[in-house]
Amino acid sequence: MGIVNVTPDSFSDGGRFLDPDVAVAHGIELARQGADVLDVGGESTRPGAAPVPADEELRRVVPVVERLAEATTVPVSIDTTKAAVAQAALDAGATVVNDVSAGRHDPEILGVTASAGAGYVVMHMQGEPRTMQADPHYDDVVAEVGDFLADRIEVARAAGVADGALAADPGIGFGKTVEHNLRLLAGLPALAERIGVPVLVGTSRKTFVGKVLARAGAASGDLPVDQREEGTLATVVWAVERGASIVRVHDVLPAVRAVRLLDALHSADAGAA
Ligand code: PMM
Repeated sequence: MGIVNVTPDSFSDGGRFLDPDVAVAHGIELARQGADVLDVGGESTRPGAAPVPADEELRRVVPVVERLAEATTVPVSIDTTKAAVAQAALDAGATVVNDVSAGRHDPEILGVTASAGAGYVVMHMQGEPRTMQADPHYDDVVAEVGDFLADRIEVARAAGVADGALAADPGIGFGKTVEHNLRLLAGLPALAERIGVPVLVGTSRKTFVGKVLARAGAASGDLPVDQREEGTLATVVWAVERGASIVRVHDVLPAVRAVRLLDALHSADAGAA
């Protein structure tokens, strides 16, 4: 899943693709690089981000979704928590709704998704973007995120979202410390088995990647966003190896190449068995 953020303030690429022409060209390029889904978002969910009114979000995303749906054969997903934005994006040609609130922000989004027969991603988040990194706490992060996702999948099913249309995401970086994120990635096989729908993982350029690498290099703090690509790729390979079906990334080409090599190794391994 290639990321097309049409926002002025996303943490790693805010402002780069706010111009619809630039965002569309970027999406087309990600499809050319091998993305299987293009995820268009108009509201930043970075820690501390302020909410965006629906009319502004619509203005940002709808023209981009429309033009990408026309220009590529790759499915387009809409990264939103708002039913009105999901509806407009689905009308414009999107076929998946990626909802980081898992239907809690605006429950009507579930009916909108179901009526369109669209795909639906439920994601775990503790708290809300404005405050979620203040003091995240879990007794058992893998079990609690699993419980939450299982529950929200049931709610989505009850609202009419088809079984084969669902995917679930542990929400890396959404109300989690570095250790919580690492535990969740380590626990992916258990999580995938527990929730029984395809798992999506989004680690791309996130803070925990920078923090782990800074620690490993005995530096304090964090590596800047533009130095998190190798770390991201390590997590992509790990996630796919441990049962993720979809990885959401900014840099599609390196991720596609890494996963292709992983596939070749699996084929060789199977042949040798
Ligand atoms: N992360 C971001 C935004 N949307 N959606 C899903 N399903 N999973 C994620 O991990 C996720 C998301 C924040 O990253 P960005 O600002 O770089 O898009």
